[in-house]
Amino acid sequence: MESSIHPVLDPEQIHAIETLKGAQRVLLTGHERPDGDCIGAQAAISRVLEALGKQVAILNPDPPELRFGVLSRAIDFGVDQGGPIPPHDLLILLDCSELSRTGALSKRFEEAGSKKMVIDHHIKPLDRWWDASFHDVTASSTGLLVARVANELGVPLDEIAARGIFTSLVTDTGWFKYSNTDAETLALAASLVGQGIDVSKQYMDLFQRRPETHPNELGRLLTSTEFHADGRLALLTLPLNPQGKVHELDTDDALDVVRSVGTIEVVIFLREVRPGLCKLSARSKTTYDVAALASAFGGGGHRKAAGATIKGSLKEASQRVLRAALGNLED
Ligand SMILES: [Mn+2]
Repeated sequence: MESSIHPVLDPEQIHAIETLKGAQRVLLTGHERPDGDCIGAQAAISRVLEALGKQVAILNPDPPELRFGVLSRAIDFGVDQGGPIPPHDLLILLDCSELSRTGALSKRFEEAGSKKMVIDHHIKPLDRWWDASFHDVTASSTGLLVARVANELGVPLDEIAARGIFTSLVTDTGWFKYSNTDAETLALAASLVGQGIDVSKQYMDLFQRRPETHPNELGRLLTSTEFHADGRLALLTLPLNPQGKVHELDTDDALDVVRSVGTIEVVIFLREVRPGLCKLSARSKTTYDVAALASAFGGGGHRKAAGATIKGSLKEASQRVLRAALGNLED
């Protein structure tokens, strides 16, 4: 990898690199329901650290989705079963900056007595609870940050690390179409293709192996679309599945369809995750700041993509978010 595609590190990032060099047993973790960026970044950093002779394990609150099968066959993505935390001297949280986002694991991580590090591109919380952090809110994905780390450590990306980082890039840029798609992202993607990543095969693996139920479920979700404020704001809701469990539908395609409506400025999506608890995810097409909206509900994210967890039924949560979102819409 040519070093010129990545920016120069800041002092905090240099400290993070030194902390990585000094660690022997590293434990990786990430947020609940890990997405392609979280899984891809974990796969990549685990290969990079192993190449330096370090022991690496992963312990996540939830397993990777089936579509990340190529990565999860090569990498052991450990899933919390409620047992003790494996021994480690450095815990690295990837793709989020709050330990609480590891759910039931967070208390045991806190009590583990290990050093803590964050590698992330979301807004930094005010409470800097970590010992080291490799943070950049302008980075398109956590996987991009892992590529910077690998470059700094002088470790070439092997096939799995390359796949992991490519998975991160395409997940968080919506296949290179969101506003976070920058020159570094495209240069990195080009170098990954140069080292053998097959773009159309990646697309097939990640997005074209869905079950037969997918089109109808997507249709039902789209049917839930409500337009407000003269079509500037849309709200979509997804209740629990018929078994009363969280509906695991990949909603990106449906949200893209709604976002494609000319008048739309902001799309709000609420997924019921268990009775009385909903996950908000909000996407902006304009200068509308969805991070501010999400933070009003204790969440966070980026100006154009943010989320939060909201107590209440789907109906109650929808009403609260809708009221707040409409209040933030400029005339
Ligand atoms: Mn991410």
